[in-house]
Amino acid sequence: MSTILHEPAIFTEDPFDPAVIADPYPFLARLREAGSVSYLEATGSYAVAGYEEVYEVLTDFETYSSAGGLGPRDIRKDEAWRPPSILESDPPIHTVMRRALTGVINPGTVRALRGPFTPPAVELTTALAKLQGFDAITDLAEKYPLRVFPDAVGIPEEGREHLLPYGNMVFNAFGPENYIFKQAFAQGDAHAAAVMKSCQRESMDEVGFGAQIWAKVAEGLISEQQATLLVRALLSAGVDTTIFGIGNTLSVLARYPEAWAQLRKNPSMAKFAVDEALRLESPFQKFHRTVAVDTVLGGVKLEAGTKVLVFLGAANRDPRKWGEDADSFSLDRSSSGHVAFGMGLHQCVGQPIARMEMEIVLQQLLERVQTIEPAGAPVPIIHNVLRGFESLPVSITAA
Ligand code: OVM
Repeated sequence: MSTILHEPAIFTEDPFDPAVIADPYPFLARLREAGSVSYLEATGSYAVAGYEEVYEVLTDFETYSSAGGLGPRDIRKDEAWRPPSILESDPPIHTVMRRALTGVINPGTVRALRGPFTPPAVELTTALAKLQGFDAITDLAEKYPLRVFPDAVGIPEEGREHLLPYGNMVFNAFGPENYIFKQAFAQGDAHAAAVMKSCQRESMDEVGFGAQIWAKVAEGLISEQQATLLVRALLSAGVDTTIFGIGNTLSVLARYPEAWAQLRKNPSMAKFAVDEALRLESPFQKFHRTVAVDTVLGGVKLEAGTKVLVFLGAANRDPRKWGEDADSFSLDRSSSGHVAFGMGLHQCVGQPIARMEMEIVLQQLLERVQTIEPAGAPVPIIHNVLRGFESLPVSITAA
């Protein structure tokens, strides 16, 4: 097959500039409209922002490797700040780690958590519904996952205060070593050491996901080092992301009063609302892959060894996939196929947990809150790759 090759559009704007981070969507639309693949001078990497190209990169793991890490530098060439995680691996290493993890976390095992995950959501939403308003981030989104998830993994109370700062390091390291990265890493050694301690076999309770992962060592499936790293993956990936997921869902719903009313009549639609909110305000906006072999993507030549910045949050608003109203929230849309949890081999293992947390919080809030609306401008978090808010004031009326 002969392909007509062309040069990528060249961008000088830095996607990791705080002004772009605070309001990313105009830049992401320009990136999508510039063509299949662009080149970003600021990071020295290619960029894909259209649904088709993002899907292609995520599903072709042989051409677009994860082993170089998700940041702008290749962790195999420069020294990595920590031993590589499952998400920084390719088959065959990835295959074994993934099998161990899906044996422990799957729709069947997660269903059993609905019981223990519900009372904290009842308690938090009951207290908030008595008020005229609250901060949807600090009063709810940041509180709930910390109340349920570390218990589900089965780690000690001691050291849990390091989980959020550690997640902040892990995810900011998927971007360049700018001031955002440096702030996240300022107390880095203490956070990393505390989290590593929580991952050890002797730190686990007897029933949680952590103990079940360690049981895979006894079965001979993975090494002790791999068990430590898989528990670490749960602790890195499972807190910030769900906080942002809950916060972003509420930020969207506060702007769509008709959707709230519709959901109150029909609370079983909560899971569709969560998916549509994840499409529109994807918590994990972007990360890099490494080109493993010279290739052509969308008519643009990509050289082995270069990085491609994959804009999940842009693919999730691509009008060619979602229609001309891609930038708005609609309960009538089928948002399935969105890439907020990734796609392909590395697609989020924790998604049944994340989905259940988001659905439970939303359903409990729907039961107790008749109307919810913005009570001030939300304050976006300046974060290299995660999209979310540090504050989201809302006013409510009780049901
Ligand atoms: C980690 C890790 C593992 C899986 C996913 C993730 C989405 C991070 O080990 O840090 O972020």
